[in-house]
Amino acid sequence: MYRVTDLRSDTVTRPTPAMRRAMAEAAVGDDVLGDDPTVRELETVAANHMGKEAALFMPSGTMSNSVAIRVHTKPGDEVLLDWNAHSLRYEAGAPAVVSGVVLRQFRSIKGVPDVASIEESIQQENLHCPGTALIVLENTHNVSGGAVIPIEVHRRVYELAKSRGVAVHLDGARLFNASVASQVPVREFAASADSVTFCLSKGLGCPVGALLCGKREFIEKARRVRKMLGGGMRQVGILAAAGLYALEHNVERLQDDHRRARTLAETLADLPGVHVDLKTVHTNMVYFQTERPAREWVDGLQRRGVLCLALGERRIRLVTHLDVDDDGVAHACEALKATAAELKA
Ligand code: TLP
Repeated sequence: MYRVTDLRSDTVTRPTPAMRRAMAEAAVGDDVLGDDPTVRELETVAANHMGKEAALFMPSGTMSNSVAIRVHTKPGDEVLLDWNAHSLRYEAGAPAVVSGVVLRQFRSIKGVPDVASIEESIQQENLHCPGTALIVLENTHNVSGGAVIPIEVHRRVYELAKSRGVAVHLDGARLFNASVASQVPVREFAASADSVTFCLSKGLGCPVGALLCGKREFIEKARRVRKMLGGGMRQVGILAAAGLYALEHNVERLQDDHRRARTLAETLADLPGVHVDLKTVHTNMVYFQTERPAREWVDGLQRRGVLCLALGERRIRLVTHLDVDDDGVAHACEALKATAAELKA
């Protein structure tokens, strides 16, 4: 039998039969008119998880980040983020288009912000300079290998931001991974941010969705921006039901994804022709450098039924998730070994 192990992203999961049942049975209404009970329940549960006053169901993490940036800023303001932030690299320029903001990068090491660099970068608006209105942090940090940003760093950045009148948005697309890996509750991370995005459609295994959480007034403004962008959804309780199911059943199991990513990383560490930094493998991602072009690795693995993404000329990412079990990881390890042997020859 031809087996496929898909490690391109944790976004590839398909809803399980139990999740599909919850979706099929969901009570629904018109959410733009405010009367979808399942969406309301999800928003309440999400806000409680994050220790925030309110939450808003979003079609995607990208829209959630875009809306947050728009509500926190006015055109011409400056937003500080790290040079590999998702909002900077992978959101199709949305902060510039949707919010008209200037993006400025602070220094970071392996995804961990250098607080001194943020401090140096914050500036007051004057005749010459755009004023810094917002700092965006990301946890886990995708391009840094799914690394967990320590809670102390969030606290220091938030303290600094508050002392300078700057807002903080946390792109916590994978905040539950950060929480499970570090044993720090999500609400602790969220406490050091004015707003938080977290995704349902990644490690939590839902087909669609993200939540934006924050103060009630902030969320009401966000609701209007979401509408403006065409993100008002109608009988969307069907999708919210998947989210409720995931928050109940799919959080603790993230540790299995982390253990499996570790197995992949340790296998890679013993192979010729690749370099992996085991110290950055904290959660469900493994990034590795290849001596041969990444394309050759992607092709070699694909021929063996393992899918992955090249995220650089010589850089590959593997991501574990709900649809990859121990057998899938064993399959991937064999494919990695065989591809390494082939490319070495
Ligand atoms: N990331 C995707 C790709 O866009 C790279 C992935 O496969 O990892 N924040 C972070 C940190 C993300 O990694 C992503 C998705 C998003 C936001 C955007 O979420 P969606 O895809 O729901 O718009």
